[in-house]
Amino acid sequence: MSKVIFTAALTGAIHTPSMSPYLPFTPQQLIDDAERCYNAGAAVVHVHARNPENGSPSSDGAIFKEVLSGVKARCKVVITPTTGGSPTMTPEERIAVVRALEPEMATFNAGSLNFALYPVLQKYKEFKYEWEEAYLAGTESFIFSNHFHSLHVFSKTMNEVGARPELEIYDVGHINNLAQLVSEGYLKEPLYLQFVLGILGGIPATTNHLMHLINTARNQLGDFRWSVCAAGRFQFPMGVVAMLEGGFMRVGLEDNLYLEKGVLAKSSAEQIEKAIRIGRELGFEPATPDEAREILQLKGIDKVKY
Ligand code: KMH
Ligand code: ZN
Repeated sequence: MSKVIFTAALTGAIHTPSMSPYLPFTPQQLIDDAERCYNAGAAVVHVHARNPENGSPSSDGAIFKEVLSGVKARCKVVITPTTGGSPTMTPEERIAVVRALEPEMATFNAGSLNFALYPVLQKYKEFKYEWEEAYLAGTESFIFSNHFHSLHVFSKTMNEVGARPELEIYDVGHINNLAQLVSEGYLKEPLYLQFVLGILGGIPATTNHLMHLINTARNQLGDFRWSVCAAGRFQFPMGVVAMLEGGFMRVGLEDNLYLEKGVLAKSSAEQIEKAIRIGRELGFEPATPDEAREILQLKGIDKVKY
């Protein structure tokens, strides 16, 4: 069986601190968590920056630099910073980390969609920080904008610094966007797709929808590798389908706060351990960071600017 790349998405910009005491948001917590995930078998960690004072999503380059260089000093895991940022960031703020730190890989959101988090307000009533409730409520009128001009600017910037775009696909039309970008020369194959399932505003997390995405990509794109990132309770089931279909798996507290029903995960590393345990039962071995670099044709950690 070929190797599976396990990715740990440490913190994101979806969950807020009051939803789990285990959600890391200071640089030190993120560095420690990244190392724990590496030791648990993750080949890639995906990182957002957050304000260390109150856990609010941040595009501050100094925070990204502190986290990425801190992780690199501990272990040679592949680090994929976000260019998705948060609902409160401009495209320029979102792409700044790629220009500044020239990472091996960065997320690239392949199209626009509603990105709604407001329904969680039915579950969470008390908040520790004043920003949390307004942030979540504000997503009722938020469109996650990734129009073609921004897709052109983001892909051009990543090409210039040799950062591989991890192409986040939230719905089937986003695959067509990528086919257009390939035809225009902005993206070069082999591509690396991250099918993101279960975001309210994007494609639901079902096996049928995932198979539709895979088959559409096989029809519309040339050579590609792919992974699955599913939200909440769909994280592990859809990750198993991914492995069985020859894909890779992303877990982490960015996408799911739980280890199992009703049990909060104490770190993304616990989810990595569970994912690798399940994978091994099915005959899949985790790829090392260097194996992931080979599979994804990354430039190497010696060529980053952090
Ligand atoms: N938050 C995930 C649903 C990004 O950071 O650019 C998708 C994601 C994209 O991680
Ligand atoms: Zn993210």
